[in-house]
Amino acid sequence: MKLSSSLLLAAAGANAHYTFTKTIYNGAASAEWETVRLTENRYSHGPVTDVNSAMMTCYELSPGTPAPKTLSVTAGNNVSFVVDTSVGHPGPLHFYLAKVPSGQTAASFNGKGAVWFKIYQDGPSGLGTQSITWPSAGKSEVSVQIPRCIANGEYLLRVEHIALHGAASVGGAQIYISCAQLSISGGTGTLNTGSLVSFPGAYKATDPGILFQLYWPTPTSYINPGPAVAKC
Ligand SMILES: *[C@@H]1O[C@H](CO)[C@@H](O)[C@H](O)[C@H]1NC(C)=O
Ligand SMILES: [Cu+2]
Repeated sequence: MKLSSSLLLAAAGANAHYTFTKTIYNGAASAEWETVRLTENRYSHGPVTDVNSAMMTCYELSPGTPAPKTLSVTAGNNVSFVVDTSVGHPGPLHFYLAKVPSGQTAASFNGKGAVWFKIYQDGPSGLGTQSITWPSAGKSEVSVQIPRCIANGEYLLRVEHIALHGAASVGGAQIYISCAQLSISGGTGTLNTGSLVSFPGAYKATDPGILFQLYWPTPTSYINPGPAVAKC
């Protein structure tokens, strides 16, 4: 009984892929792929399943092709991504930022190397029960606050949702990614980002938050992969 309901849940999720296509800032939505780099999964909505893939950086269709616009934002405000169509699978939501190296722009920077720090992660409710849920479940828009204490400059903002419904075997986690180009002002510049990580590189296929059995026996803890969240 328990096993079959788990299988049904997993099967129901199979067509529920998604992608992050545009930003909303101060109530203004960009066009699709205007501030967000065009992703490989724009039609398929399919995930990255190999954490060592070059697609882990920004899932770009044509790496080296910038989004037409860089979004200007004030530190402390929220940036949202619109989800096409909604976060259809269970799992954690993460946001990372990478400061663009000097001499480059958010449009030119490829996001490679140890440049990323995490600014948001969420955790599940209902651990130890058969109804574990994450806050992003079913959302058609996901939002993050840009830290007030960040250093001003151009950044890539990487949204990542890790779907765990098939994650009980290696390569079964489904990773959905987009990157927006930001120009951030108004930050106080005191943020300690901690150690910077690279994508690919930050995750291993066997990290406990990537190789994860969601259904049965019911998990009692979840450990988000990647570094701790950098806080002001
Ligand atoms: C801003 O983003 C944070 C996550 O960093 C979220 O908890 C909060 O609800 C968002 N606020 C708005 C108004 O969307
Ligand atoms: Cu899917």
